[in-house]
Amino acid sequence: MSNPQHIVILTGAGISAESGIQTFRDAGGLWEGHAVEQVATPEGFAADPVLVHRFYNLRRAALRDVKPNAAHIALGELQAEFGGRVTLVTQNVDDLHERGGSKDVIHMHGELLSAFCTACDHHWRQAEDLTVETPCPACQTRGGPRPDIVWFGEMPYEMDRIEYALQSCDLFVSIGTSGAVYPAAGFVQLAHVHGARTLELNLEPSQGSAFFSETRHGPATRLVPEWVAPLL
Ligand code: BV8
Repeated sequence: MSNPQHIVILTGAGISAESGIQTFRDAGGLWEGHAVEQVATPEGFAADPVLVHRFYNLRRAALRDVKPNAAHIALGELQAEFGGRVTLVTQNVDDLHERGGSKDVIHMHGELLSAFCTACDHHWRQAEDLTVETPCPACQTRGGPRPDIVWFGEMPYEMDRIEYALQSCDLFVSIGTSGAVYPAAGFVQLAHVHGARTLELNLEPSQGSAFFSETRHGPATRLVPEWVAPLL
């Protein structure tokens, strides 16, 4: 196969698993004993903002103890080589792609290191804990700040840009995702309909494996460098 001209890459929790960040499946969909949908919904936040702030504060703080792995680094090298011809979309809210050398990462489900104000919509970088007492740095509203995370029932970020890239790529690669959550789980079909080759790199078959022209199973730290090397 000649070198692809434009690659869209979608990553999920599986690419960060070997860095020590728990995936949703490993937790059996439970974190701290709470169903993800309970703590990752606007309703959950409205019902118990103290619990939800604590849930995200713990995950934000845990970022300091993990580092990017060979899969993140290989994608950083691919982007450096291919420039703007790689569009990297992640469902992950960690910063390991950036720390692995990737640029212009599309965090479609938001980021742990970002926050926004529910009163004035100001967005900012947030490394420390948030609480229900934290004032918004712009409008000073106490309790206005929330984690800049796309919760269930909320619109993912940059969907227009993602859909445009899926319609114009010639290769779509899905790495470390179970294909359980939409609209990300539907990207493979959109890419395929527009003529792209589709490749899945995952520890085990995902819910969407049947939609891919090729699937490879194994740990991301082996599969991703093996896939990237011939392209450099
Ligand atoms: C939307 C941020 C519409 C949170 C996340 C009923 C009610 C409400 C909504 C819905 C509903 N039914 C369907 C929906 C839509 C819903 C949805 O899809 N629900 C699912 C449960 C059915 N989707 C949404 O709500 C989305 N928004 O639809 O908006 C809309 C339209 C117009 C206007 C307004 C709104 C928003 C979804 C985003 C939710 N937020 N994350 C947080 O992180 O705290 S989702 C979260 O779970 C992740 O971000 C990710 O997207 C998702 C799944 O996780 P994965 O990344 O795939 O991880 P998982 O653990 O599942 O799998 C890991 C994989 O890695 C496994 O396959 C494993 O084998 C593999 N692996 C493990 N180790 C390794 C490995 N692979 C390689 N190497 C290894 N070492």
